[in-house]
Amino acid sequence: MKSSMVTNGTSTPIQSRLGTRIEGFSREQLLKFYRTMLLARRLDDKEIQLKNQSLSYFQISGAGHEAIQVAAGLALRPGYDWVFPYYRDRALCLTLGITPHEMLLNAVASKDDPNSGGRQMPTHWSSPRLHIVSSSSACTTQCLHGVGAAEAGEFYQRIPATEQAASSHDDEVTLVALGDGQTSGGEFWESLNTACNRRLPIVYLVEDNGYAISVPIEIQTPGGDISDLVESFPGLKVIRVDGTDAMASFRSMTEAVVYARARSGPAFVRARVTRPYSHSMSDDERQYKSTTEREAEAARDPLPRFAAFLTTHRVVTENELAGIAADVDREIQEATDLAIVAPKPKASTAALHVYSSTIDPTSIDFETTPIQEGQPDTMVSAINRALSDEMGRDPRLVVFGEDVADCSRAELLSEVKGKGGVFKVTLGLQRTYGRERVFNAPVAEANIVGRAIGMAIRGLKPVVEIQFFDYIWPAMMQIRDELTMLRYRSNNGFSCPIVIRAPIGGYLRGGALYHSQSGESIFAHCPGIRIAFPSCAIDAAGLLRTAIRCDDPVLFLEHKHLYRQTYNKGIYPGPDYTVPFGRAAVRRPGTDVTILTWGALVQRSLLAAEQAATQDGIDVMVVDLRTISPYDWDGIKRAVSTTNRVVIAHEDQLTCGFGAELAARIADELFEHLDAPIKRVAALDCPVAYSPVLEEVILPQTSDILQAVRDLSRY
Ligand SMILES: Cc1ncc(C[n+]2csc(CCOP(=O)(O)OP(=O)(O)O)c2C)c(N)n1
Ligand SMILES: [Mg+2]
Repeated sequence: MKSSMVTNGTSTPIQSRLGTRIEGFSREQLLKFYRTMLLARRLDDKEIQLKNQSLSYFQISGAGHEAIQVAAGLALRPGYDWVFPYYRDRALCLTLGITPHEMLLNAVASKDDPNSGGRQMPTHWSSPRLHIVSSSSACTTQCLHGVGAAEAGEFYQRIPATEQAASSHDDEVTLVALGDGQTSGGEFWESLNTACNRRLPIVYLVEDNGYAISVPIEIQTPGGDISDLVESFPGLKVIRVDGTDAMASFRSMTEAVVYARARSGPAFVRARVTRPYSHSMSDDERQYKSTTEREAEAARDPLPRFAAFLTTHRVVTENELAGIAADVDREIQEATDLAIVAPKPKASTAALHVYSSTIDPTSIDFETTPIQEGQPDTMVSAINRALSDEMGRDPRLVVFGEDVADCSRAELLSEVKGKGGVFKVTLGLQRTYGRERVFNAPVAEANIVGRAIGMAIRGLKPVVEIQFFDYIWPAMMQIRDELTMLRYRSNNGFSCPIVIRAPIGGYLRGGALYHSQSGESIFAHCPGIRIAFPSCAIDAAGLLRTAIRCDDPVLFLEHKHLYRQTYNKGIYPGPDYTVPFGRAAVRRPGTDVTILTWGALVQRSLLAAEQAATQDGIDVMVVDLRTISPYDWDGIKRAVSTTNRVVIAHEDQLTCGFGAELAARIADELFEHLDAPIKRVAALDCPVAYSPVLEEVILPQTSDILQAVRDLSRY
């Protein structure tokens, strides 16, 4: 056997108290290693029992993965390094410091579960103190969070002017753990791209048990070994290990962690493990694995293997092993006894922590008065200035996305004007604030949002751009399953209040299907994210500042057609101007019909209102919602109870557009105020075609709104 020292991921050896060592481990350390593996296995057994007794509601085990996980945990420094685990990482999390009691509180869905307060399935670990970041159940999403977190650590080292910088270290590492099946996910590759490109101190641990539920490795991975496929990534140290061999696992994890700590780049460990308990309690592997295969796996089980190793090397006797097992069982039983009587969450807390409870973007704190100095300017200029002012105010603010930098090759900045975004919204920000804070991203939207989440978890304030709303969809899983849910699922343990700016909408002439889309209602269906949709320059500046200063994720929708109009220009309202969310603006008072609208239809509604007044004598109120989530229900109530007739006009398609939600609620709660049915004006249920002739008929026009107003007033 090769000898090496226990290093705890540093080059400092751990001193043996006994003097005799195996692979640098003292006897005590070896027994602790074994005990943690056994503790993990027996906790799985206990949870299976609890599930069978209906005291718990789900079980997925880490059985077969224990050796590599304890090794990984020992190579890391809890609360110093950052860990993005997945659902099998019980032994890893035990090694890092989550206790059996805390795990069982999670299993029985107690309110005292420190991982999630009874919100997340068992084995979804979370501990801000230990830097174990709450994971979702979605495969592969954690990879990009790990990248963002590692980038945040690097950022703080280079720009230490923030309070959060104190929690970063020049030799910290980030561990990302995942299964073999998860390496098929695109986000895994997107994360490797950035990890290698930026030489980030990340350790990937692929726990390869040969199956993704029932699908064997050869169906997921060409050649069957993911480590062969990633070998050509520049700077990536690739290590292969039998993850059921405790000592070999420790050597490999240590090597990987030391490499990343030394800032040599990212490391990648592919550990072959077993999965003796089927995928989960909802799966029976006998349906797709042969008896021979199962027997061969059983022979590699890391627990009996390590026990045999320890007895063969006379570290421990069979009797002593039995003593350890009895001690483990006693500890688990005590923890179980406490967990099953632990209090359950109160029903009244069901919706707690969907949003921040410390900063309320609808509050009067965000009511300010605009400064009235200077010339009116465009919406694009207002957004650019607001971004720049906020970057000057908050050193944690970073801007990235596709083409947002002035020039990635910063040495050319003296020669070139700079790009600053395809709509020039971010022009000059890199020049002013430097490439550390304003930089380009690969053409990969999940990469942008996933990394931003990882950065925000560590206290940065990313304001990212999705180049066109039409291309937000690759980031949808990051938005729906991660961004909007992190705070809730971790019971307020972690949050990621990023701002996603997305140019949206049509009326461009030539925008066609993939540069004209709307779709705010899809995101309004995702609790946990705020949605702002300004229609004019002053609101754009004020709402963007509120988005940045609030503590929730915000989708900030910038209508491309409104960027450079003259009718929505405004004087820049100053560096502290904020507009509270959930406050509609009455753009035109009126008594006969209300038009509820937002975005590009505000101006069209105003034109329709003018025509209705001059041609028909109808007095139309135009209400600009300004934010979709939350929306101003009180403002809507006031308007509807004044006019008793309401048109909802939006650019998005009719079916399941946000107007459907408003119409349903008005019908439900304001029925007594209505003198006519609620009318919606919206796009056809059809993509936006390229031909102007087609676009005009597809998107709602002023004449459509006018017609709706006339119809309603005659009703
Ligand atoms: C994006 C996504 N698709 C599907 C699932 C359902 N699912 C849960 S685990 C799993 C297999 C994962 O296999 P692997 O990465 O090998 O991890 P293992 O469970 O074997 O440790 C699947 C398909 C999911 N959670 N997320
Ligand atoms: Mg697997």
